[in-house]
Amino acid sequence: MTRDLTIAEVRLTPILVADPPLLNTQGVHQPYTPRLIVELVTADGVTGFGETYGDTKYLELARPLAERLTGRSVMDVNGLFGIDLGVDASRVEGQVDAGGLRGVQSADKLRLSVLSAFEVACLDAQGKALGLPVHALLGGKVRDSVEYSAYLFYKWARHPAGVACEQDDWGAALDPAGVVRQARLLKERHGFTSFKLKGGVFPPDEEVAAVRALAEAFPGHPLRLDPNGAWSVETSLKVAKELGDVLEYLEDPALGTAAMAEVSAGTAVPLATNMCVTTFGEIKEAFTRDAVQVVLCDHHYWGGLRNTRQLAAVCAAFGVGVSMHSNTHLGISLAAMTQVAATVPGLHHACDSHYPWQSEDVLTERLRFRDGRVAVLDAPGLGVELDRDELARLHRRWADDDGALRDRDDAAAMRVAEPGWRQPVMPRW
Ligand code: GKR
Ligand code: MG
Repeated sequence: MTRDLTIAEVRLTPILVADPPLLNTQGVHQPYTPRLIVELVTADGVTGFGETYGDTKYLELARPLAERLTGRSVMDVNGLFGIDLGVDASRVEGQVDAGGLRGVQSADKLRLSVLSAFEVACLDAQGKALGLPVHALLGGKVRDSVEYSAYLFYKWARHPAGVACEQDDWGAALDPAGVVRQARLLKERHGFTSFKLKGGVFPPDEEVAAVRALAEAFPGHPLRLDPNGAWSVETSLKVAKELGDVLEYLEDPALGTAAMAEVSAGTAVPLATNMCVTTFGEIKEAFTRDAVQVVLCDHHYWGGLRNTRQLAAVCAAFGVGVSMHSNTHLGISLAAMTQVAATVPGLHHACDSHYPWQSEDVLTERLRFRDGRVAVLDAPGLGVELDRDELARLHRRWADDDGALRDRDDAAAMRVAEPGWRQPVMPRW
């Protein structure tokens, strides 16, 4: 039977999702973070789902794009990427992303962060129409489950007094004992066997002590530390020396390719990044200078699942490892990450995911980590279904917000607790 894969309707639903008070070098997570849910409905009534960042700048591009998609085919993914979104580069280039820590902001990255949600929705719809999982559309899975790493954060027990928020049961983690306690909980609940600590929050010595405590509590388990570029080259090399025997890799110790190349030249500890290689244009310099040994792809800003595979191929050609970066996301994106990760042969490191921190989701059934792994679903498309009541509830939260939370700003969230807080000048240490 021939299916009509013409896009008949596009639905965009901005939502606000509960987020615990997780600390990073910019500040602290807001109590609610914006996400955008994309639905493409074909003439035959098949619906494809996608998800991406939901801040105003993404919405402003997604809305006019949505209006232009009716009448196109969900099969025409190359055509989708040819659409000019008219990004105003002067408003974007070189800006610091207030809630991102994803490297230099660029017009292209912004464009791709929007298009990727539509690409995933196209692939989901294609798979549903053809009765095939997304991984089959990408060439087929090479594994049945994808390994994820426990994403540890320094964390307050709760958001500042007086701030409307959801309660969480993770407790505080502000010292080595708290970090180990959190790691045990994540292992107990999800079975993770590798651990990444988000650093750049406390002076490096304290973070070194936390990683040492993790190494003692979990001997032989892969460990990573990611200060999001908060350290100088000198500090990075000092930490690499102190933790060299226990680190799987050090992630973005210093900011930018030049500094990363200097660190890389001075240590045998592999360096990973989701900050200095975030676009195809940044690859040449970083790889030829041997600035990084692992690239952490984020399908949102790399431009989708097909680009993720292209990135993996380039990394393989240069002998550079590849794995997945994560920023706050829900189950649609976790399903998409898992589908593409399942198709990449050279995925040698557990992927990152914030998902355990998200108590809310828009899926009828939450995805589960078992032994730290997510099963690769073989159902058509992404294999997930939308919980429309929950989607509507989270959208009402967005609609009711006066605008204060619609753009993630970790420094502004920090100022609620510490009014004098400024976005730190890098390197901090
Ligand atoms: O959510 O606080 C956070 C992270 O710091 C995030 O913003 C980063 O993009 O997780 C990310 C990373 O690995 O750098
Ligand atoms: Mg990182």
